[in-house]
Amino acid sequence: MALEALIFDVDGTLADTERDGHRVAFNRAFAEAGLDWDWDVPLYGALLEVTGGKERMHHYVDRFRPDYVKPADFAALVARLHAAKTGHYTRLLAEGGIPLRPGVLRLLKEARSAGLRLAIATTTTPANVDALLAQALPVGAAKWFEVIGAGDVVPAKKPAPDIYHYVLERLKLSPQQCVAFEDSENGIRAARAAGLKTVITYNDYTREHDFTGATLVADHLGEPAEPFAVARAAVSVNGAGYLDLALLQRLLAA
Ligand code: XBP
Ligand code: MG
Repeated sequence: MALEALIFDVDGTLADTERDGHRVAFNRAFAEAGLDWDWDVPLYGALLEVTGGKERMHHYVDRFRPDYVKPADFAALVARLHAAKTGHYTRLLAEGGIPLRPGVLRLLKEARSAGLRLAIATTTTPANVDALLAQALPVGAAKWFEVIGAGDVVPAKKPAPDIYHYVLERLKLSPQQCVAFEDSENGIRAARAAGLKTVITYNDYTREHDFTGATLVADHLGEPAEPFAVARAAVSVNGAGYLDLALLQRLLAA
């Protein structure tokens, strides 16, 4: 079946947003609220096991802070902290910016020129997606993404396939007509469970994850001047420095 659309995860895939973006924003919200919660870089790596910022805060307290006495309205406190964190994150992006990962803009442009459709399937809050696209892509390019599935629009976050089902339904495409781009084990589990072939570009937090079933595993998508390192591929990619549509089609046909 012909390839019709590329579906991208956001955090860790379009840009390396977790360590210097989300983590910092969480810590700012905690400090502001007078909490002694401080998520350092390794701890945040462990917390990423749970997707969704609100879910991650609950997990942190349950797993790492047996000393913390939850107030009666703990869920409301988490919701307030999360709203504050979203404010910090979006401001942080507007002020400093986090660049797209290598090869992302090149592949998006090539896909558009070839008439392929683009979509997003992410666990992050919609405002975070808007902020990233506004600061990292050319003006007006947020419109390139026909469907943006994000955050709480589905009750079960990744590794559940729900967000991919949501996006596929709105694209009116079958999983065989699309390919997913992910960076994490939770991400590939969600995409594969929805029946999608998946390209993995790992990062420092996810390089040791289990990417069983991936069509390609590489350190990034690559650029002519910045070749990628391929850990695993469905076909031989010898000599290829980056993922373009021709190579993607070869990988998907395997
Ligand atoms: C992203 C997430 C999100 C972000 C933080 O996962 O799990 O929770 O870390 O954003 P994926 P929020 O890349 O698999 O979509 O605080 O808005 O949840
Ligand atoms: Mg991700």
